[in-house]
Amino acid sequence: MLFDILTLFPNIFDGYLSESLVKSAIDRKLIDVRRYNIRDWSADKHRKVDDSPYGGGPGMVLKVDCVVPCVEDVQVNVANRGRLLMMTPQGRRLDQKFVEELSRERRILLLCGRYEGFDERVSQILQPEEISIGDYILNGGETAAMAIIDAVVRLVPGVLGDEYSSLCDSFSAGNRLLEGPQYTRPRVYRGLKAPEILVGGNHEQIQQWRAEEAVKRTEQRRPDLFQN
Ligand code: 6GU
Repeated sequence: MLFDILTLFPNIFDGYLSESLVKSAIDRKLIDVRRYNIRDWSADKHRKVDDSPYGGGPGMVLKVDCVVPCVEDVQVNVANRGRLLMMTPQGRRLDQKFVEELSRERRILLLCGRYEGFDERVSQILQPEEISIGDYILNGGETAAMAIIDAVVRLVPGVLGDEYSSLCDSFSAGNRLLEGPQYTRPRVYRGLKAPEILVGGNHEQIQQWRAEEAVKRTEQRRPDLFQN
């Protein structure tokens, strides 16, 4: 799977792409991540990428005449144009169902904005899918793009050591419950004991206990999920 990230700050991704699961997925050629600096498409001699909004108001708006050529150039480079996602708090809210859908794509383009947002004509011309990762405002789309990559790569076959582990996740493959509590050694810490049932070795009982805990926790913490 190919991810193309279009951003004004490609270096933000350095640490993320060079550690742990994502690094391993890149090294094993299960995914490829390419970064493009939108500024390289500025038509301006001062490399300007933003301007003050028509009609006044705070902040700056990303210029349509550098964002559109950038996306178009990145899309022509490869035969498959890919799925174009624009990171914006006005977008459709990301959920696991959409993540599962994305994990079946061959190519995903992540368009990241900064400042007050994109000139509306970027959307009119490119017709991207506008995606938000929640009801709060980030300084830019880069951390949202990382969240999307992070959620999607888990579902790319071969990325997780144990393929089963993503199927067991909360919210995946029809599971709409939160996960219950987990424990590991030591058995007792500061007087707090790991539940006996988990060390008893009865797998049927353990499964039953975990299912109950998942339901309890979902009901307590996420009544909105529990409804369904
Ligand atoms: Cl995708 N971008 C920004 N700037 N803020 C957000 C967001 C995206 N999703 C939630 N808040």
